[in-house]
Amino acid sequence: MPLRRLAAGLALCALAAVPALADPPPNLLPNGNFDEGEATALHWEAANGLTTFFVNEMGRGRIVKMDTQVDRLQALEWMKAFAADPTLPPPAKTPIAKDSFATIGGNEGVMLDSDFIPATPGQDYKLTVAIKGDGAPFVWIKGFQKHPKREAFVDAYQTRLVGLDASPTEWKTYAIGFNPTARMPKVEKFKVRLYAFWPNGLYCFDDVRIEAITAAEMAELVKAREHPGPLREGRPE
Ligand SMILES: [Ca+2]
Repeated sequence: MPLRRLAAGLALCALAAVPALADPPPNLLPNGNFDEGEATALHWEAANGLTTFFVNEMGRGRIVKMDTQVDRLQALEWMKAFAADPTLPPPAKTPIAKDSFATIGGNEGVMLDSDFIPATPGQDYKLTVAIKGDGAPFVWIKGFQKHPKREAFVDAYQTRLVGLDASPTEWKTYAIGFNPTARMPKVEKFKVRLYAFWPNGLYCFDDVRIEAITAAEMAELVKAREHPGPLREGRPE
């Protein structure tokens, strides 16, 4: 890297460090750290106790843990039963080999959704999330708009953060910029979907943040996403 560019990069880092001293911008996603709520985390889908779990981890409070090494048929059957009656006790996991493709991780994957939050027209956002896992999980942003005829909301936008180079033992923080209404101006609301699949194993998520950002911050995140480098999509910050 030419020295001048390196110097400019360092100056940018120095500038970027200043706002970190101020209060962080508000998290637009309620309960992004999963700590609010008693038996279950408020503003998130319930964990089913077979493939999705809310567990406590020292220093982090509650986190989301997913197990994708679950027999696919057992997982599908349990998801149906749990949806019908969430008070049912979870079944004991049927043992299945680490490299088996007959798992939920080798097929549909495992997911857990947040509540919807409103999309402000034209607004750029930053998604940040802490990840630990046996592979590279995704964090989706899924946007919805009203169906032109039916009184229903339909899928209209999606983008994803990829937890590349996630570690099974060490938490890493990832970020992307996104704008759900830039190309789909009728998008009214969006949600976060935590998602893990292959390889079979354990995946953890914590500190999910959605922040409104400026056009300049968005341009930096987009550049980082398009050009390989230490800040490209899914790389640790
Ligand atoms: Ca937490």
